[in-house]
Amino acid sequence: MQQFKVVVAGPRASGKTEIVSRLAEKFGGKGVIHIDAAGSTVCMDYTYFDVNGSRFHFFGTPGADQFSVVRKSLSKGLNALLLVVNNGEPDSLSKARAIYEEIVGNRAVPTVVAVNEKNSEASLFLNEVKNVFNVPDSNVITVNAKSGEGVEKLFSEMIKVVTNHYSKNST
Ligand SMILES: Nc1nc2c(ncn2[C@@H]2O[C@H](COP(=O)(O)OP(=O)(O)OP(=O)(O)O)[C@@H](O)[C@H]2O)c(=O)[nH]1
Ligand SMILES: [Mg+2]
Repeated sequence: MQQFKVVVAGPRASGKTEIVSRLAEKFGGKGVIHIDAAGSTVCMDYTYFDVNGSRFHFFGTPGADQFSVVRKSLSKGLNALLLVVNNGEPDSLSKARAIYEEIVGNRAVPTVVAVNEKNSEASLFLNEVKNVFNVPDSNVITVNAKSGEGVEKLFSEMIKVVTNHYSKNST
């Protein structure tokens, strides 16, 4: 069975843990764990599930600066990145970019960006997200991590991006 390791990364409180929970709920995730303290991830979130004959492992990382070492460690050998930004926080994009550099560097890692609409009043323009991460329009998906709206679409985009990348690279 083909296995993919998807790392979920982004700034603190952007909604990574909520998204891992929604993915597990919607796709029958097994082995769900959340290691956190006072509502913030201090180690990791994890779940896995099988879709179309492939197994997807999700590793949710901590967003806080002091856990940079954990992020780097969890990101070893990643096959894809799910970046989560929060549209209510002005610094979310620059913080996410720094985390992206830390984890991905110059490697070609298939990336999907979830724009979490935590604050529907605030606007973090989708075009800005596309420019900062240099990803096509289709790889940027608006979600509501709490209600789960958009999470199916997010995962279906992830499948496309991963399948496309690894089928090309294996030929
Ligand atoms: N209203 C609302 N609250 C949200 C949403 N997404 C996350 N939250 C809340 O924001 C807080 C942080 O969400 P988490 O999913 O724990 O954020 P995180 O990115 O995992 O944070 P760290 O693990 O600290 O990096 C929690 O209290 C969530 O319930 C959302 O879409 N809407
Ligand atoms: Mg978390």
